[in-house]
Amino acid sequence: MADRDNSLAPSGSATRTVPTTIDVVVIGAGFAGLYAHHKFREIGLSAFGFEAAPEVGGTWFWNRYPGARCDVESLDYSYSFSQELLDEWRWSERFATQPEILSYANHVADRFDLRREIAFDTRVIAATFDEAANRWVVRTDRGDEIRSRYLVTAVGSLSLPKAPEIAGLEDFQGRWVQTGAWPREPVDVAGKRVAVIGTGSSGIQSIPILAEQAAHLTVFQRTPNYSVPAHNGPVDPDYEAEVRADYAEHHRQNRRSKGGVPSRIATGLSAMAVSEEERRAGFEKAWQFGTFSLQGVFNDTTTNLESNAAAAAFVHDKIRAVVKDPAIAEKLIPRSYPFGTKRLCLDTNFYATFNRDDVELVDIRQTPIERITKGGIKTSEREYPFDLIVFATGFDAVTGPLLALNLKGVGGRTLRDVWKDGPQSYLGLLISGFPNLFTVNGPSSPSVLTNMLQSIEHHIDWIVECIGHMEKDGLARVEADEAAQVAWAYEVAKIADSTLFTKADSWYMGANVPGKPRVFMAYIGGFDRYVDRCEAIVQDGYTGLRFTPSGGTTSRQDRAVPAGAR
Ligand code: NA7
Repeated sequence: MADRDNSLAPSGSATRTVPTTIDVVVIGAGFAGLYAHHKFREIGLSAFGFEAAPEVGGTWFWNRYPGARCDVESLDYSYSFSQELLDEWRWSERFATQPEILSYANHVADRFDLRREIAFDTRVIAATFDEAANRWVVRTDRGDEIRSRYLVTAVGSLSLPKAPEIAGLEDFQGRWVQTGAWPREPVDVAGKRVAVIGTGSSGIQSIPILAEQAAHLTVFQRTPNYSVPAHNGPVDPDYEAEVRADYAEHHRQNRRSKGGVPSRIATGLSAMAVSEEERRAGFEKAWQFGTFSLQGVFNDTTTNLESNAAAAAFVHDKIRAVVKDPAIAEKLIPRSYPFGTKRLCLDTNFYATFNRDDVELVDIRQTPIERITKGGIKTSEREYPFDLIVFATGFDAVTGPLLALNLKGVGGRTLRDVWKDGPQSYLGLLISGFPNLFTVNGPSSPSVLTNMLQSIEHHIDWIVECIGHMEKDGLARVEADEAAQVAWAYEVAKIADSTLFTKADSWYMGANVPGKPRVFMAYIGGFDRYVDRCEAIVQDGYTGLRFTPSGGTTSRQDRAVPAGAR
């Protein structure tokens, strides 16, 4: 991993006692890991966790770049499992900042006493399944070795930053940082000549703030992104009161929605089924409302090219209206992929930032970066001097953090080998050939297309229920049936192919990482449908899963029908 902040002092060392055996190892102490510890305690299983960072928070620990905030509204980006927690926590803004979300994670850890079974500053470097004993043998970078009956990965989907891919970085005499591994101590930006490489969500959130602080900011853009104004502000007290009046129902509706948050302004109509005025009015309403509603105000924006083109044209006009210099506006307008098929961004003043005299936009498709030099960045056109380079170049998403664990399953096969042509997983929760391994928000689950707090709670609940079932029935081993996994992969790919998402070179497709297999890595059939499917699988006696009883050596398949075939 490149440039993780090495100034972090190990915090867990003084009291750190790692057991040698345990029921469950949980990797990661972000929102998924924390909730997993809470749930395993609830069902009376012993769990121990490892976390590479010195404290809880996961994504919200590492992504502390200026302007980092959640794109899901705070009232939705909250755990729902504890009414007391819901009642006592108050968010200050409609879209919470990284520091506030990190405080929330710490509050949860304190309130439920979740830190005592987690070793911080400790990275899992390998985990091997011992077939004879049905145990995972987990090793860390601090020399720990622990054996567990179950292994739960709660490692996040966007947690492995891509290493800077530009030649010459070792020559650079200024400072460089990554948005996804932003240092804990303040980074001095004031009065500096700053470069930002990358205009995904992290670039789009940080550029307006960096522009305010820096002496001069140069943005190196490879592909323009679609961004809509967040319209952030204090939490609306009337809306908050409405949500708090029946939180349980609010969360039930979240779970019944396509993305873990229902749209509050969806028309339910095709953009092509209404008049041009109505279409424009719908888009305008969504633009003024914020959130991802521009994608959902009409129901076919991401499936119908004509509707999509209408949404794209709407945003193009907005960019032209905000950005004063027409040449810069044209550079900022995305044209090479359908609207919303690269992750839509929410911003505060992103496009307007390019009206500043001290901000410059370099289109590196026109003038490619040749290398980083001692003093800055050299493109095919000229050399730019910098004091600070910010890499907002994204992540090896979804599969990267799992592959980094060096998992070895049945027959000594590595996950890297099994996934060399793309990830295979049953529901994004289990992987054939890797018994007793559960992946939270794994590939082919709705994960990154949802409100992550919703999918995290759902996944952990499902995993804990499955493990509870094994404990109750004396089952020692579970794994995904290969045929069920193939059927699920087929279904996931089929749904993705029915949308426009597969047309973009996005990180959803693995296209941002050189050499990564091109596979749409999430289930896009809707969170509601996914939840129903997971429930039906349980009701039907865990179709698609193979269990082995304790003491038994023969596997039995619970049901013949692969779940994906229904
Ligand atoms: P993203 O969305 O992957 O954005 C990364 C940006 O960096 C994007 O504009 C890339 O251009 C650009 N990039 C990546 N590699 C390079 C190289 N080698 N040279 C130049 N430019 C490059 O990452 P973010 O961190 O912004 O956001 C990730 C997710 O976190 C976001 O979607 C939310 O879900 C939260 P490209 O488009 O690949 O041409």
